[in-house]
Amino acid sequence: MNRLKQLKVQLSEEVQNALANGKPVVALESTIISHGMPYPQNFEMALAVEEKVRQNGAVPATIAIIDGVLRAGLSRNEIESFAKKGMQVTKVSRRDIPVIVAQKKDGATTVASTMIIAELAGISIFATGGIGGVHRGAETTMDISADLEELAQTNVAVICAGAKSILDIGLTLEYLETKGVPVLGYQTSELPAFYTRESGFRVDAQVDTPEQTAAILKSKWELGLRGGVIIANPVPEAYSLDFQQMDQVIQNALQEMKVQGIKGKDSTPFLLGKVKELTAGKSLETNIQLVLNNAKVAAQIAVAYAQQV
Ligand code: PSU
Ligand code: MN
Repeated sequence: MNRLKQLKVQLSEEVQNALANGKPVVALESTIISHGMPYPQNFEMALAVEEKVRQNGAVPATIAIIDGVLRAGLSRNEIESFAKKGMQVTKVSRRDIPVIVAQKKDGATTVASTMIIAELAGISIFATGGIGGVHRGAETTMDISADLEELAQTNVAVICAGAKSILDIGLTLEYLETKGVPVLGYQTSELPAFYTRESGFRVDAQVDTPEQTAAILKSKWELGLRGGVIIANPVPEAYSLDFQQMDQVIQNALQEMKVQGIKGKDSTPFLLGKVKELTAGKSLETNIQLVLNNAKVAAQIAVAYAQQV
């Protein structure tokens, strides 16, 4: 196997074996654990997501940086430690990787940095909850997540539940179009808005099966069209929240963020926490369920992709 890749990323034995044998692997991020949800739900979610990937025929590879080492495939204790430390662990996006590695620290990886490490390890499919995007008011704050730049250049498919309305969904789609990132709807022609199945925006194309999805990934990368693909998978009906109600909650959270002067990398975790608080935890249950649903679809796509390449 590729020696260089293995030198850069330390793989668990299970992940290493799967990759060496061309078996399906699904990458999972760690910022969602330490910054996206409170303990202990974050720990339970992380374990349940790994289990869901296994049940659907793939090997889970939770990605993080530990003692300055890029890692794919964590132990239960390591996951628990990230879950317990929460916000005390540094949230690491592309710009933060060299600092955390050089200083031999721990880092929770966002969508952007998880994509980087997944690609280095040779993992093409990644499941998460929500991606970062163009924030509301970005025309003055310039707050645009590094996740979007990563999607423009790194060959990893990201299965998510669409764009959350803490973001400007329309501008996020415009940005992705400019960067040449396909946005596929999984069994839907409408982009889901994370907590809700609808957003009022259309996706580029609808895919109905893991095989159809895998075929698009294969054709993109075989043609040398670098970059990621978004596969937007709507939250299961039973857990979908009301769009108008969530929009109101998000408006309130944004107002509170402004008052407290929260900026930069703290914005997304603050908004997620505030939304949870304002919905009395209802959004947390929805968040967990949609991640599980994404893990299932991601594993199925990974299985189909492993058969096609
Ligand atoms: N959206 C969520 N949950 C999350 C995140 C986003 O619903 O946990 C995390 C992801 O790790 C994502 C990051 O990559 O926030 C984006 O942060 P920023 O907007 O600072 O780029
Ligand atoms: Mn930002």
